[in-house]
This record gives sequence, structure tokens and C-alpha cells, in this order.
Amino acid sequence: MKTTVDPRRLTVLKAGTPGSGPVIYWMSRDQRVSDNWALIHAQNEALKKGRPLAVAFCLAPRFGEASRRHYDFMLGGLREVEEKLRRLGIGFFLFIGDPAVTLPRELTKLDPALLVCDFDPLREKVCWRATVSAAMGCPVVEVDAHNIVPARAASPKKEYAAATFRPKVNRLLAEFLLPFPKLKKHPHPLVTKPVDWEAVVLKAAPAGPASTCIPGEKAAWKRLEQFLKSGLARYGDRNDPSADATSHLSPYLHFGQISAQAVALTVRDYPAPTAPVEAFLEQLIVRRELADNFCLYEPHYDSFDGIPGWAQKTLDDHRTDKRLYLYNRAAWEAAATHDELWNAAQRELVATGTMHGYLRMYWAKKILEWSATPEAAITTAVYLNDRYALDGRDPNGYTGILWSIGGLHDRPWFTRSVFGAVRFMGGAAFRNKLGMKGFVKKWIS
Ligand code: FO1
Repeated sequence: MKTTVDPRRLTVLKAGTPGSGPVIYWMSRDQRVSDNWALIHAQNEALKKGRPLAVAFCLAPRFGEASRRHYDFMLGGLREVEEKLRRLGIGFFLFIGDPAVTLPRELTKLDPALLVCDFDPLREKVCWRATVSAAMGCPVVEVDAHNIVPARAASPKKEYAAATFRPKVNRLLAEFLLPFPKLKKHPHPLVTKPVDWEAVVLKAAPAGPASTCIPGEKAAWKRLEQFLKSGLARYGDRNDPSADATSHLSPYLHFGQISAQAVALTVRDYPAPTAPVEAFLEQLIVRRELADNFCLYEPHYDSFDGIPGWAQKTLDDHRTDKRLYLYNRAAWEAAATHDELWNAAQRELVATGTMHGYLRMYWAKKILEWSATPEAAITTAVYLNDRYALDGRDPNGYTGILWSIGGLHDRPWFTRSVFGAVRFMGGAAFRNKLGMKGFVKKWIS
């Protein structure tokens, strides 16, 4: 069993001079104790140096459009992290404030021997890591704990489609899709003050509706077991929103409460027909890692400038086409359109923080069809997804929206009004799905 972390997962952010204190893992994207390469690497280094080990999480009171439900879900998972770490003799610090300011101040006090951070291609995180590593005196190493094939190893450049990316990932899969080493009880225990979670929620979490999904590693694995038993075999029906054949794992994957690698190993070894297993692994591995590839190499990953050239041109050519309906952000947010299927999807999103994957495409494509410009459509879709979706503010979300509205990772189709050659999706795709009437009735009545 390989216990060291593959060097292709590591990026040195700062050479630095080791301090006299513990090794610290600044946890951010991968908020779990099990199956976490960043934590495994931090423990390996702490054992080598004979030092204590601690995890630090910095709670940013504002993170994009995130609301109460996101903080509830995230903090619920972090409580479990603190408990599991305590049983392993690993410390846990929860800091509150802007990470770029709070972490240098608080971490310097601990004089770390090494600072480990996890990989995240989004610009806020890139900026946090750059500021923190510049401010720290100790060595700083980034570990890609989110992807099975590390993003930087999968490809050195922006890929244009799954077709060009898939072979690069598959070629490396055998070296990376391996079981995780177990964390050890740390021989140099560090006992930290228990976090007063009630105070944290009151002090830091923004207002808004509470979370409806049960958070944390345990709940994530329960969800996976349910999916294996009742959804996986029917994954072929995943595009039928009423079939309920999807995994519902995306909020847990987004907050890193379960490892995609651990999910992939579990699904791959589960006795189920090959076709749905392959289809699920394609989404979990190729599509998800393609989203990180896109956000890592495309700075405009959430705007019109990030979509392919052919799509920018075709949308420009159809900029003056007449829009049969025109809605502004307030109307979209209030689900006050003429289309009751769209309204039902938006109401489900606002009420539960989730929306069925296939409906998401329809939802985004209608925003293109009935917004004044493609730029406004992207801004609206990003805002609504980040504000309400539990798995918003994620590379998957930005890539999904640009796929729907701007043909990202897709190809030109038959030209039509407003869309140009961007793939169209009409209501007919759903009308004949038996469950849709019930879905609309549920959310519109
Ligand atoms: N990461 C942090 O390190 N600190 C935070 O306070 C924080 C808040 C947060 C709220 C909503 C959300 O969707 C994500 C949030 N994240 C936070 C980042 C998250 O851990 C993920 O890394 C990214 O959103 C996905 O790349």
C-alpha cells in the first residue's frame, strides 16, 4: 500500500524555512478526514519531523453569494471533522475572518514546520493561497486532494472537449485510482480547545433558509449506499427527473465531505451492470475533472469571454434576434416567467438548494432564450446557481452553465433564433416524461 502522496499531486508554493511548531493542514476545499491526500501528506511530513499535526479552517463570513444553507451544511460537516481529528490526536483550529488576513496572523503564531493547503482552481482560492503563502515564513505545499488524476498532471492546458480530455485522464487512471492509506493515530498529540459551534453559527453564518440536506462524511456515505442500492442500476434513466436515478452526491463532493476517488472505487467494485457504472464514472471522473481543467486554465470561467470562439461568434450574430419573452434578474429569481416547467425548477432550487441535472440544462438554456443578451443570461444563471444551489460556487456549476448557454465543451448544432448554433433544448424533451406533470404540480400549486 503506497502511503506517500504521488509527487504529481504536490505543488510547492513556497520553499520557506521550517518553524519549530506543528505541521498545519489549512483545510478548505476538501473538508473531510478520511481519504484526503492533503491530510495524508501533512501527517507523513509531521511523522518525519516528529511534530504534532493540526488542521486549520478559516471561515470567511462571506463567500460569493453563499447563504445560510451553505454555511449550515458546511459547518455541520466541519463539526464531524473536529470530532474525528480529536480521536486521532490531531488538533483543529477554526478561525473566522477573511482568510487572506486572518490566516497569516493566526498561523504565524503557531510557527508551523510546514503549511499544507488543498487545490482549488477558483480565483478567490488562488488569491487566498497566494496571499497566505507570501506572508508565511515556513514552506507551503499545495496538494490536489479533490481530483483522482491531479488537474495539473491530467493536462498542462485548457481542453476543448471531453473527447480530447478523456484519453489523457484514462491513461493515468491506473496510477491514481487506488485505495487510500489509513490515517494513523498521531504519536505527538495536539489537543486544541473545542470549537463553540453555536457561537460560530450565530457570529458568522449569513441569514437565509437552513439547509435541507444532512451534512457530513457519515451522511455522504449513507447517501452513496442508497444510490448503490436503488439508483446506480437505473443510472441510464438519469435524464428523467422523475426517475430519481442520480446520486445526489454533488453537495458532498462540492464541500469535499466525501472523496470522488473513494466514490469511484466503491462504484467500480459494486456488482452492477457495466453500462450504468461506466456512465456514472464518466460523469464523476471525466466531466468533473474537465470542469477543474477549465477553471484552472480559463480565467473567464464564469463569463461570456470564457466560451469557445465559435459560440461567441454565433451568439453575436444572433444578438439582435427578437426575444419572444424578456425577463430581468428579479423575474427569474421570483420564478415569475410564462413557463411553468421553468418556474417549478427555479422554485425547487430556491426551496431545496438542489435541481435535477438534466433540468439544469433546460433551466440555463431558457435563461439564454429569454434574456436581453448572452452576457446577461450568464450573469443571471451564475448568480442564481451560486445563491441557491447547495453545490454552487463550484467549477462544475460554472462549466455546466457555460456548456448550456455558451456551447462550452460542446459543438455547433443547427442554427436557430437567439441560440445561433448553440444546442437548443425545448420543453418537449420533458413533456412526455411521465413524472413531469407531478413535478410541476408539486412546485407550482
Ligand atoms: N472555503 C473556506 O475555506 N472557507 C469558507 O468560509 C468557505 C465558505 C464557503 C461557503 C459556500 C461554499 O459553496 C463554499 C465555501 N468555501 C469555503 C469553499 C469550498 O470549500 C470550496 O472550496 C469551493 O467552493 C469549491 O471550489
